[in-house]
Formats: sequence, C-alpha cells, structure tokens
Amino acid sequence: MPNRVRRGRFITVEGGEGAGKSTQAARLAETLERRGIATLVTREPGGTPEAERIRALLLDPVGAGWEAATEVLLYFAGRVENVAKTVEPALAEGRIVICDRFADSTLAYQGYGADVPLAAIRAVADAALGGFRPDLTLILDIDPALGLARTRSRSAASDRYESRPLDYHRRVRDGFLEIAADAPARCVVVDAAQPADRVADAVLAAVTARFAELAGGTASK
Ligand code: Z5A
Repeated sequence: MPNRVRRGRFITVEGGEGAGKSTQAARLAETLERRGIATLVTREPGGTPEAERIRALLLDPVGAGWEAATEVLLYFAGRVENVAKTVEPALAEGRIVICDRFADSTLAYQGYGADVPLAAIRAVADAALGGFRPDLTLILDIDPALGLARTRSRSAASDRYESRPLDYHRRVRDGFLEIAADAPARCVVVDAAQPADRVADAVLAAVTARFAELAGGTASK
C-alpha cells in the first residue's frame, strides 16, 4: 500500500479590528509547530503574490473607493487564488493551515456591515469556491471600541475600514456572532477582550477539542 499523507485541517481566524487575529494565528502556529505539527499561516486579503496585488487594490483604492458589491468580487477573486495556490497544496501535504480572515469576513463586512445581500455573497462563494469550507472557524469577539483602541494605539494612521463609524463596526460584530450561531458545528466564539495569553489558551482548547490528534503532539502526517 502506498504511504498516503493525511489531508490537513483548515482553520480560519475571524473577528473585528484589533481582535488579535494575527497575534493568535501566529501563536497557534508556533504552539503546533513546537508539537511537531506542520502548519502554514496565510491571510486574506492576500496569501499569494497575485492576491497581494488584489489586497493593495482593496485597501488602497483611488477615487471614492469601490462599491461594496465590487469589493465582494475582489475579495473572492483573491480568495480563489489563495485557496488554489496556497491553502489547498498545504492541506494536501497534511499541514494545518491557519488563515487570518476568510469568507466570513466578506459576509460580516460587505454583508452585515455594508448591506450587500447575504444570499448574493453566498452565491458568489459557491460559484468561486464550490463546497470548500473551513474545518474550524475561531471568531475572536471584542467590543469594537476596545478593538479600535488597540489598533489606534499601534499606529496613528487608520485605514479606510478602521475609520468607519462605530455603528458599522457594531453591525460587523453582530454579523460575526450571527454567523457563529448559524454554524455551531464549524464556529467557536472566543472572548478576545482577555489578555493575549488567555485568548491563546482558549484558542488552543477550541482547536484540540475539535481535532484530538493535535492535542498530544502527534504529527499530522
Ligand atoms: N475585509 C473585508 O472587508 N472583507 C473581507 O472579505 C476581508 C477583509 C477578508 C483587512 O485589513 C481589512 O479588510 C479589514 C476587513 C477587510 N479591515 N480593516 N481594518 P488588515 O488585514 O490589514 O487588518 P485586520 O485583519 O483588520 O487586522 P487588525 O484589526 O489590524 O488586527 P488583528 O489581526 O485583529 O489584531 P493584531 O494585529 O493581532 O493585534 C492588534 C493590536 O492589538 C496589536 O498591537 C497587538 O499587540 C494588540 N493585541 C492583540 N491581542 C491583544 C490582547 N489580547 N490584549 C491586548 N492587546 C492585544
């Protein structure tokens, strides 16, 4: 019998501004790597040279900026690139792929936040990705006022999402919580207002509760 590599797991980290997604994605990867488990961290928008070009278009638009529906198409264009060229190959090698934002961000920001119909976003998702879904989604939940204070203390300049009104960020937060409530088998909500060490413990607990093979340091191959 050929020695077949077991397919990896796809974990997405979602949440509003300053929730600590990048911090926790990196910490989870370090913990798993210390256990001998091969990981890969990617991000959206981005994750490949092509998708990083789309990220630049999205986050630094000219003129009045994109229509929200155009943003949906651009986010999914980048996502197709990231899934095809980065995520899928790593999963096929047996890696644990940790993605800093994914399709739930489009539902939360462009859907709940900017009123693009959720059904239209889901239709684009199906057309772009087929049935491809995360195995586990960690939703880092935080009061937007606290999250925005964190990002502003990091840098004085705010990007075009950060500078939107608090009401917008509240709709995004509520959207993420609704997404989690609608998909309890896939999503775990983590209290991201806690100190980073406590959040990291909660993240690891959620991951090992879902994937027992990652608890004891058994490599994923
Ligand atoms: N977007 C969209 O609209 N639709 C989509 O489909 C997708 C994205 C995929 C991407 O920006 C933007 O794109 C995003 C939504 C939109 N809007 N914005 N802005 P980005 O990738 O550049 O930024 P981000 O994803 O929003 O990340 P962030 O909010 O800047 O940060 P974070 O990853 O959540 O947090 P962090 O970088 O780990 O930490 C932020 C700061 O807080 C930093 O100084 C940390 O040291 C600190 N931190 C982290 N954790 C803690 C705890 N627990 N306590 C205290 N301080 C902490």
